[in-house]
Amino acid sequence: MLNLEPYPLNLQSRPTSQRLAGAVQPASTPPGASDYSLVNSLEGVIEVALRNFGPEQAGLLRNDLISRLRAAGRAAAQPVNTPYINTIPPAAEPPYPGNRDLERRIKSLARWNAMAMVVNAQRDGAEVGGHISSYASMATLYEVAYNHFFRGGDKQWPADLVYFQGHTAPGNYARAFLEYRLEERDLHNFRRELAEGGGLSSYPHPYLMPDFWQFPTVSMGLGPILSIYQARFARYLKARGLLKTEEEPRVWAFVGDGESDEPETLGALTLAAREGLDNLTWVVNCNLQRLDGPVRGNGKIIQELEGIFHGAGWNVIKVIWGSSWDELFARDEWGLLQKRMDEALDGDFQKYTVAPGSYIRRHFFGKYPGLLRLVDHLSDNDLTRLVRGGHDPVKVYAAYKAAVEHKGGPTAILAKTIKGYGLGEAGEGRNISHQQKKMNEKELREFRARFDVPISDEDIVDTPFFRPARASRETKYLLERRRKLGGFVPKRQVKAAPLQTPRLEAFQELLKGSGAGEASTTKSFVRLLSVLARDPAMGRLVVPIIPDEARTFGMDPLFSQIGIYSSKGQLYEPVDKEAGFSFYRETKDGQILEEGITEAGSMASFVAAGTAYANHGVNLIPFYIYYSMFGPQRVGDLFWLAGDSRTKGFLLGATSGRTTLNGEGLQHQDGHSPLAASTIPTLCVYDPAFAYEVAAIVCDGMKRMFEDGEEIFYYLCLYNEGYPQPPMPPGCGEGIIKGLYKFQPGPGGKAHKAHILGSGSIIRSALRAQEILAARYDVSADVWSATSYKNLRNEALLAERWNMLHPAQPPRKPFVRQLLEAETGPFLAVSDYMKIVPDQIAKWVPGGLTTLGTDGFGRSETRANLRRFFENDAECAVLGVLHALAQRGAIPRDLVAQAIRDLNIDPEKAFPKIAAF
Ligand SMILES: Cc1ncc(C[n+]2csc(CCOP(=O)(O)OP(=O)(O)O)c2C)c(N)n1
Ligand SMILES: [Mg+2]
Repeated sequence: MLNLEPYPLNLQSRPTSQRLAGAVQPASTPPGASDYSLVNSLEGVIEVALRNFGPEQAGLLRNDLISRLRAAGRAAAQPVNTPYINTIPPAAEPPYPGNRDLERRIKSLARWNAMAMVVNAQRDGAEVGGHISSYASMATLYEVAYNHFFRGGDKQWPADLVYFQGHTAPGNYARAFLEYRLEERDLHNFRRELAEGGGLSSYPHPYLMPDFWQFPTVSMGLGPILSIYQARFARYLKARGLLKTEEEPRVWAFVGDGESDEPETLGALTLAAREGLDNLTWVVNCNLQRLDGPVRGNGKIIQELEGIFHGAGWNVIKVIWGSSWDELFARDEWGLLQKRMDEALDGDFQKYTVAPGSYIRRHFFGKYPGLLRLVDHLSDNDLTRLVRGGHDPVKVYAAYKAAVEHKGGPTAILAKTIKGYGLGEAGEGRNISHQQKKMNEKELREFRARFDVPISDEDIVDTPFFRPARASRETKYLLERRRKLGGFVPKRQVKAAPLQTPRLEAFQELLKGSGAGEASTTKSFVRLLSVLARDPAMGRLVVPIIPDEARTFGMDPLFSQIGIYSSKGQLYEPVDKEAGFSFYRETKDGQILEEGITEAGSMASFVAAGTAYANHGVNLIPFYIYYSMFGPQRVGDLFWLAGDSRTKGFLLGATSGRTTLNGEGLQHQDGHSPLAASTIPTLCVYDPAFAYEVAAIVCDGMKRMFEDGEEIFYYLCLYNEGYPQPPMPPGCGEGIIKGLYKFQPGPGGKAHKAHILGSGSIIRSALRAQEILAARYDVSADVWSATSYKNLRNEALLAERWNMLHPAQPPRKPFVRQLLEAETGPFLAVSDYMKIVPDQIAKWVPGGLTTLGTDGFGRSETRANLRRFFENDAECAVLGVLHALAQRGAIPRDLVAQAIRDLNIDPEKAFPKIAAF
């Protein structure tokens, strides 16, 4: 869905002859006569095409010209840029619907209060930071939307989903204050969340302000990509009949121009165009600066972005110049103003912000005599007041209206603004602007005067907050506007009704074991998903998300069972139509989100689905299954964000385990994802060994999240090694969930006792070691399944902390200690992950813990060789137990030496963790 005609408005706005003349002719003399007639004939053709056939046909004409140039062997660039001018000409601007005067006053107060919050936050030695300049440049872009566009959720329509630029949060708080949603105390406690009565979080964090913020955006790039997948997710819900309202919500994303350098920002643009997401509007605040300096000092960020958005198929609306320029453009007979606009660099424009009018006259207008004459009637002071488009409500309103009315695809509004607008010498357009947090008295007075804030000379040094009375015209106006638009924004509300989730018995197939047959935990999970998808009540709420890896995990039968979502259905005949179960079935109401090779995009879908209980009023159960190596390691910040967003659902790191995934080598073999996942506070991390454990964990998770309403999510390691799956032993349910239970006691009648903790498929090393120890070394080893070291550790930490804080009360005993304290003999843990994963509980294991794990880079090898290399195979587990027994003096050291020989272990073998110490 490429946009075929980026030019027409410019063609209409100025004759070709003049534009070309501007390009070749520095002064106001007309170009040479022969060129002139040629140019005129070209112009005539274009005019005729436009008049008779419309812009689309005119676009075809242009394409034809390009084809002919190419055929003639001439290089012809595909135009993706339009001149540096507003996309919407003044004549096409709609009348402004609001009270400009009142809106300006409201906006000025929002500006003041936002600034005051940050300035106050630095007082009294607190120095807790904050940003003034980002919101200062964004204020008009927000206020026009607050007064005329953002829809709240109090009416019959769905609330807009708005991704606010993270650093502008003070502006959102200031707005909420004017709306009487927040009080002065809240503003005083900006960035003081531990203050009495709570405070306001630095940035949008739903975890910290769950009734206010919906979307965390402050990690640059994540808001933009989330917004695209959110808009697509609304379409998915609609197609599947899961939207609560007839209408779909509009998604807005406010993006920084510097933020556009993040790969996540621009990486999914084509999806939005391909899916025709006209429910999505981006507003890129092009203040030309980021933190350190200009975004493109030597270029033009707006032009660069326009090219990218156009190329990706977006509708682009440039809002460059405010109304005060309209008159100059109207008189720009020879296109010189346009030419100068096109050639001046962002670095120049930034300089014009801080320079006096005389500099602007000399440097910008003075380049061409004809251009200089254009501003003869304006004083130097007037020149500094030629406002940029993003600060002009009329231009912004026109752009928003055009964006929300645009059909067929997403719109990007590229709005030119000034960073730190209104701060004057305190930071307007300065390179230090982003970091400016303090204002001296003089600067405060200037700010007050510029925005006409009614604060007295005596009070100004205290930077007080100011809010008009409830009965004032301003308050009444803004509340009335919000009422008409359906209530406050942002607002997070959990409306979804709890689900009745299935009990464990529903998954008999996994509980009864596989008999002599073999199954991996991945295969077992896929069975579970397939059973769940058939559940009459829950089935349709399941959202499987896959980044082009379904076949790897044996999930292709789900293609035909529940279909792959495609907004277009399936317009072609799939090559594997005859393949029965597993043909690639795309359908308009398909359930699977097959995202292609994008872990970031898949996580964005996971978050959209896992927060639907709050953002769309419907409890959905996402299962995102992927190559575990490309999980928290690849897109860890999105995992973190999922926690912040209070996402619910299941993450399934398949092909887990450094030695279980054989052959694939260093980049694929994951020996650390549970560790990375453990860093996320609301993520429950499990490493199940058997099918019934997978079923028990998923069942319990569904109950906790969707029946009991806990805002947590799950990470499960899934392996691809097939082995006979045992039936669920009685009485192990609680242990599975808490993190540890005795799976198989060792045989009686042996001289020595020991314990081996195993998890995931590597529990098989423990079970085989149990046999060897009993048969050859007179040791009875109990094998335990450690399903969650994170759970065990957290529970123990909680108990310890309680004991520290309650010295006079009987101490609590951590679960893991309760479980193990009566046991005799040493403990060994064997894992397919780094040793630090089991070591998490070492402190509470009686007599300490010997650990075998997989520290180091993976290798391409067979499972057996990998396990010997990383020293977590059965023989190494035997050695570990014997070593521990010898250390306690239970057996002679010679026996250990003998075992090393018997078990064929090379004591001089390389240490797999070749690390720099
Ligand atoms: C991933 C990430 N990297 C770095 C930062 C630190 N940071 C915060 S704001 C900022 C500059 C933002 O510039 P821009 O996107 O142009 O927004 P503006 O404030 O100019 O509106 C930087 C580097 C961050 N928040 N997130
Ligand atoms: Mg910027």
